[in-house]
Amino acid sequence: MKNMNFIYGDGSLSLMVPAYGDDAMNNSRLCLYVDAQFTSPYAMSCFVALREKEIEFELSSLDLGTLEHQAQGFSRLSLTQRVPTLVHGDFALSESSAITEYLEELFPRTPIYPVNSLLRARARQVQAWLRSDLLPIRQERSTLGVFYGVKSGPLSASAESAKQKLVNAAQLLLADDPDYLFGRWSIADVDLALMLNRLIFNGDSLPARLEDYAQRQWQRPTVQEWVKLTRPLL
Ligand SMILES: N[C@@H](CCC(=O)N[C@@H](CS)C(=O)NCC(=O)O)C(=O)O
Repeated sequence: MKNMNFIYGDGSLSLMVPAYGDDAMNNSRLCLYVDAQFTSPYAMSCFVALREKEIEFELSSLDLGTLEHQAQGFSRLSLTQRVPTLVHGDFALSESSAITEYLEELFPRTPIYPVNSLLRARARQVQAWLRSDLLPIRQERSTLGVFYGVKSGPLSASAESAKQKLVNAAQLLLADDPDYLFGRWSIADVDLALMLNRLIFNGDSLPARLEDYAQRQWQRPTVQEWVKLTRPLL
């Protein structure tokens, strides 16, 4: 298990805003457990949420290849033995969208979900959908393509049909605003951009509007912080 204390910028602590809020729990230390290759899209979503909210946290990485996540220490800590897992004081939570919603509730000052109830519900729907559907894309376009440049062969017929479903939904969601799903940035934009980038980074063609959207999302500074983490050689 590798712990990394995050100190950004010029090495000063200026960006390390202490946890804030009206609950003693808010002042407890936070640690985010992620995969050692930094390829988990779910871990990335939680990392971006923490960085957007400027919450001080420790990043701890586990080598999934050597089953570090199943070793005693972590399996006692994490109910699901999966990354991401967020530890906040004595409380450990897994499932990335549960983590980002928990952070939103505890640290509301910089919202990462839409404030409007209907839009917030839609953002949760998009997150749940991207995590549960489109399996052929997730299988045939692994995030090794996004973060390590590994290329894969042509899509199967089922992945092509998943791609079409993704394109249709993304085009509808972005019909009024090419920049954001819900009028202003939300964590669901990170998740959608990652799913689109699984295809784009492999050279699969998508409508230009969606490629532009994914590219713009990828330039977001907190996303780039994750993209630029030093990864071990494959
Ligand atoms: N639905 C979960 C998915 C988490 C997940 O699939 N984590 C993978 C890494 S990307 C993992 O921990 N795999 C190891 C295992 O399941 O044993 C989430 O959103 O957090």
